[in-house]
Amino acid sequence: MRNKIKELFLHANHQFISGEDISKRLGISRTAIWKQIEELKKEGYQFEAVRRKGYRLLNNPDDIHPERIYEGQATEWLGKEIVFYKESISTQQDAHELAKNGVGHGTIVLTNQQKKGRGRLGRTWFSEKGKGIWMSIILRPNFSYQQAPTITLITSLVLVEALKQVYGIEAQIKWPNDVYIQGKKCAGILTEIHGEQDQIHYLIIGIGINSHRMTYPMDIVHRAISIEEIIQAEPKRATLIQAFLQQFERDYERFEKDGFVPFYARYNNALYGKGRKITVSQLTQQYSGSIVGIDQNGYLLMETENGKTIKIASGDIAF
Ligand code: BT5
Repeated sequence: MRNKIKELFLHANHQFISGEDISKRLGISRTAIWKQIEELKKEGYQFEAVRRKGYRLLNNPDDIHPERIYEGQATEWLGKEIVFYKESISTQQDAHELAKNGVGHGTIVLTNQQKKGRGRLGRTWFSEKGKGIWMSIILRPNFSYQQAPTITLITSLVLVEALKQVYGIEAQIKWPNDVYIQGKKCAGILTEIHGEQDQIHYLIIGIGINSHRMTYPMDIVHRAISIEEIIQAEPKRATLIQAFLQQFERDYERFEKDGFVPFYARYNNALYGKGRKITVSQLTQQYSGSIVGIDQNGYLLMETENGKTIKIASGDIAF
C-alpha cells in the first residue's frame, strides 16, 4: 500500500491530492492514509498538509539534485561543483563543453535522463529517466597518457567497493571496467581524454549505473541488472554517489602519488570470471584462453591452451 501511495504522489508533480481522492482511488480510510504518510516521512519524504486541499509531496528522497549530494559530503575537491541537468543528450558531451570552457578539476556533470548515452567504440548506453546515475567527472590530471587506462580500472574498483559499503552488494569487475552483479552488467565506465602529444589537458570519466529497475531494450534485457533488483527496495542514488566520491577522491590522490601498484591486488579480488574460458577481441585480433588475473600495469593475464601466459592491454571479453 505504501508503494501505491508513493507512486500516486510521485506522479502528481508536487500538486495537492485530497485525502478523499486518495481514499477513493486506493480504497483505504483517511486514518490509514495518514499512517502511511507518517511512515513515508520516516523514509525521508517531506509533505505539506493543507486543510481542504490535502497533501502535497515536497521532495523525493531519491532526488539527485546537487544540494542532496553537497549535504554532508566530505570530499575536498571532488564534486564541489556539480552541474545538474534534468535531461541531457550525454553527460560526456556536456562535460567536454564544460572542460573546454575551463571548469575546474573535480567538476561533475549529472543528469536524470540521457537521450543518447555513449558507450565505448560508438556503442550506446541505455539511460532511462530517473532510473540510474548518469554522470561524468572532469579531471585535470598530473599523470601521463600511458597511465590513463588504469584510472578507469580504479573507477570500477571504487564503484564495486561503494556498492558493498552502501548496499552490501557483492559486485565484481568484468575486465577492464564493467561492473557485474550476478553475472549481469549493472554499470559501465567510459574514459575520454583530450590532450596533445604527451600532455593530458583533461580527462572525462563517464559512469553509468543502473540504480532502478528499467524497461531494458531487447538486446540487453537478459544481460543488464539494477541495484533495485538486487536489494528489492528503492535505492537512494545520492547516498551511493556520496560514498563513491569520497573513496574515489582518496584513491585518485594515492594513484597520482604511487601509480596502480597499490590497487592491483584489490582489483584482482573483485575480478569476475577468474579461471573461466574467454575470447578477447581487439580491432584486428582475437585471443582465447582462461583468465588468470591482472598484473601491476592493469593488463589482463590470460593462459592460452598451450599453457603460456600472455598479457592483453585492451579488448573486449566474451565468455
Ligand atoms: C560502457 O560502454 O559500458 C560505458 C558506459 C558509460 C555510460 C556513461 S553514463 C554517463 C556518461 N555519459 C555518457 O554518455 N556515457 C557515460 P561499453 O563497454 O561499450 O558497453 C556498452 C554496451 O553495454 C552496449 O552495447 C549494450 O550492450 C550494453 N548496455 C547499454 N546500456 C546498458 C545498461 N543501461 N545496462 C547494462 N548494459 C547496457
